[in-house]
Amino acid sequence: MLKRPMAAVALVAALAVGAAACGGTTKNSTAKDGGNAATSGKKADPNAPIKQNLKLAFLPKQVNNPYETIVDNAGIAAAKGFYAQAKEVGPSDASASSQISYLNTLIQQRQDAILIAANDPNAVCGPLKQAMSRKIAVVSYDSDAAKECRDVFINQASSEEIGRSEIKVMSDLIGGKGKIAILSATANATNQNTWIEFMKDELKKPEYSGIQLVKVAYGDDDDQKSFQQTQGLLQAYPDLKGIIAPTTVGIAAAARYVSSSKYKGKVEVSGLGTPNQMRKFVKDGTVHKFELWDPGNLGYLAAYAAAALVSGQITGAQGETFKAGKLGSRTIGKDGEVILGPPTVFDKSNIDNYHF
Ligand code: RAM
Repeated sequence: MLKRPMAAVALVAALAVGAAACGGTTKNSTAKDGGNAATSGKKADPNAPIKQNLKLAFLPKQVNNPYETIVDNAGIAAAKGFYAQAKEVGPSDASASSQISYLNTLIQQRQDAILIAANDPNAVCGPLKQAMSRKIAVVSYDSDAAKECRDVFINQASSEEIGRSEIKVMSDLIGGKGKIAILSATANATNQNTWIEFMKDELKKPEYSGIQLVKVAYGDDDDQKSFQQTQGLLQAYPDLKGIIAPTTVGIAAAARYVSSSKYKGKVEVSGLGTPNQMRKFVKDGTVHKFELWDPGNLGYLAAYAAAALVSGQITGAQGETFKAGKLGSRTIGKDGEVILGPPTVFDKSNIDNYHF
């Protein structure tokens, strides 16, 4: 992908319009849905060999988040398997402005691919477009960038399934009745905001009429802030029945607060967490159920997608397929999205089977 003259860009754009008029792109199509200027004019070849010595850079939301560390380390290990050099760079706070300076450096370094968990879908768009115009493949993972600013998005699971299931799980835990709050990550996080929209939509169903969402709080994926936000929620709403934290940092902090407070046994904490961080709260009875996918597989899949883009196996168009090592053949869906798989629900019966 990515190396072509302007005339080819125009041709690809024309083909993309034509394909859209014909009802969408198909396998081996010549341009992605969005008509992205950085994608190749060449036909995608799912059997093209992965190029060697590629330079891949993971730019997580923040580097000191245990979840992002698992994702990126697995991606870096996967890249070694196809003889690429991969690294992780990124800010210690989950902010888009902090990510921009890293993006500028990665562009100057002429990485072959940038993999980003975007702290804001739009704020990182300028430098990502610049990267694509300089023939750098852009893969978003975990938290998407606006779709015109990346080639593909590697999503951990269906966003709709994650959002709706969070409500179902909480409703079961509180018997379908009572006040709940959401403790999110940062206010602009694409992934959390998408899930929260689906949660709100799910709550409109008649079976949840007894549940009232009283507040969405933001802990910024900062442990201390998330802990304090939990305390604040329980002070403001002493009759709160449940907290959904769709963030591994938030759920661990909320569970820690509740586990040693008078609310233990009265307030359910659920959401998305890593089994290793949540194990003690499941064992001490604070947490009964939560969800996640395998973060290592997310990084692994993102690394293969980046290599597939740079090697010409895919351009980012819907219907294209690529081989993702142990995860098998993967197909690009609508809007350039590739889904890892369904989330797992953890409780005391299975948590000891998971070690991440
Ligand atoms: C946190 C981050 C990340 C999210 C997980 C579930 O670690 O916010 O983006 O996917 O939680």
